[in-house]
Amino acid sequence: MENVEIARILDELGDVLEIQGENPFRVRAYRNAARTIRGHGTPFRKLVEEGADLTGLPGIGKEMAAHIRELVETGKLGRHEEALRSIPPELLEFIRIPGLGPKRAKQLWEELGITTVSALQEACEQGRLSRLKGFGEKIQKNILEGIESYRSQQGRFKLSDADQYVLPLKAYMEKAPGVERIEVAGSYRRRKETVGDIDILAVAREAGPVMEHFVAYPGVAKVQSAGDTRGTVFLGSGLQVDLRILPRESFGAALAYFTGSKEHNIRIRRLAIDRGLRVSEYGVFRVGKGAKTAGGRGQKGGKDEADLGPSLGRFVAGREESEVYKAVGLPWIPPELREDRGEIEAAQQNALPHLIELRDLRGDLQMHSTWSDGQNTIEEMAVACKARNYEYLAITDHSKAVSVAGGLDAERLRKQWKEIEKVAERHEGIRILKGMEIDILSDGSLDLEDALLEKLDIVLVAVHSKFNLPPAQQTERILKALQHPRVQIFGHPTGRILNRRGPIAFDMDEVLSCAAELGVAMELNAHPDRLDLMDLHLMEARRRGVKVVINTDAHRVEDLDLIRYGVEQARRGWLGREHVLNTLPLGEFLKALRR
Ligand code: DGT
Ligand code: CA
Ligand code: CA
Ligand code: ZN
Repeated sequence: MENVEIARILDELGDVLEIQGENPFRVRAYRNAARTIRGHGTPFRKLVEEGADLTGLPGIGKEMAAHIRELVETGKLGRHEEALRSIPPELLEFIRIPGLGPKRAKQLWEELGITTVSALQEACEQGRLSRLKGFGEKIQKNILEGIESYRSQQGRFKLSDADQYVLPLKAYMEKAPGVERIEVAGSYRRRKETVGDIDILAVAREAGPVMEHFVAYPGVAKVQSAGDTRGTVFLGSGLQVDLRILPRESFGAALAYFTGSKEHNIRIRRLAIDRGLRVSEYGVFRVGKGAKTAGGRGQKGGKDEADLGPSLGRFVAGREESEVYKAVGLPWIPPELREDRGEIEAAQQNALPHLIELRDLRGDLQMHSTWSDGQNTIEEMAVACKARNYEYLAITDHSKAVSVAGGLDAERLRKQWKEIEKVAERHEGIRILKGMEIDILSDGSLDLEDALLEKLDIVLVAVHSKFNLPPAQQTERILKALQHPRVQIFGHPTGRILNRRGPIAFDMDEVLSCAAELGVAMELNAHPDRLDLMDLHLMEARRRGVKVVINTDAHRVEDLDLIRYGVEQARRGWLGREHVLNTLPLGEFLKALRR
């Protein structure tokens, strides 16, 4: 069992306990343990096999350690199964609907007997929820909208979770008999923030043994189909995985085809037609001179070959992806751009952006320490940043309004600065900037007095409350905060939590234009639960000349590695190094920040 699966089960157990109204500390214990496990570098399976003591890890006590052992050894958890039996199964989905929390889910179930999403929708439409305490008309409307956004996201997996399933599966598939190459295509390769399913391509002369190896993967819960060259399975979490097995000469064409997106593919196919070519997953063919065919060569015949159509034409390209693009007159296009958002035109004009890379970053400007809700000390965070070759970091603990996260008041903030200075004396070669993640209060004022704002190196502001203000009022609130002359960075601007909470509604265009004018940087929060700004926002920020910073919002050392999700999202937003402030060396970076 992989870490991500262990974490999912503990999280789900936490969800059930929360719906049952369990003590919030116990619920948090499950969440914290899940967080530790999800982000841990070593498979817990291994740690358990080695008999390692798990209780030293953050959030893992005796009970959690026993749960983990049970999961690794038996593949399930008695406590989890028992919990699932205690509530109607669809109730777990309720808490994923924006606007509904565990308390409301419980109320709906106990007081109105509503246990399915469709029953909930019907009840909202008929206004039946108004009988319940705390469910006004506005809330019913929010829930209806929430159901819609939930349905559109349903069954999609966060990219970081997909990574945890895909990496071991890919390593496993690479050991399949006779396999020459394994590549993961689809939205996963385009590094989309969530993926619907996983599309794996394999090159092998003989498909049979590869397919047998695939369906025998220990993580497979259900085999949907396993044909000659294509198969579909479901993993325990419900994640669907499609496999296609191809001959070597079709690999590039198949990689392009199955990487998509569909919209991008359609444009490529049209370009091909204009040139008298035909593109398919088997290759690029010159139409009308039907001689040699490529697809299915070396494979047993069967239904895949029928897809090739009767007159294929002459095989022009297909081994490498770049050949396919070349055949239609284009340079190779990075997968993150393949959404038909202007990349074809840019490629035609030889004006594809030079995209940012992980190694371009020189600092991380949002992270928490034990002074608020982080798990590591300032010193540990600084040392870890140095180990990642950064030149600078900002410690940005919460301000006092976020009391649940241990926000700092003025007195503790001053003490924290002393601590930063002491740590700085012990560590050369890395600059620890004094920052704070300051709450934007509901009227747009900041949760820290001006005298202290003056002394901070990094003033990052963010919304953590009143997510449901009417959009005009929310916009006003944000604009007022950004206009404060000390504000430098607007953190996780929409506040969304993937698969949990939708973005807050405000006028993003107006905020971006204000940020451009004032020189306030917009944060791309790299945490895979947030990835906010989103790709389209980033494109718009780029167009308007808004500065961007990419931060992890790390709450412990391991989270610093999540930065790569930020870089991937930035690439989807067409950003180059020049658009991202924290690619600059320290001196230039400080000058480029709003002063
Ligand atoms: P997902 O799985 O919903 O996150 O998104 P994708 O993009 O991975 O979509 P998926 O798994 O349905 O198909 C993988 C790729 O295969 C897709 O990006 C493009 C290609 N593809 C699938 N169906 C079609 C189609 O009907 N037409 C074209 N042109 N391409 C398709
Ligand atoms: Ca897919
Ligand atoms: Ca698929
Ligand atoms: Zn925050």
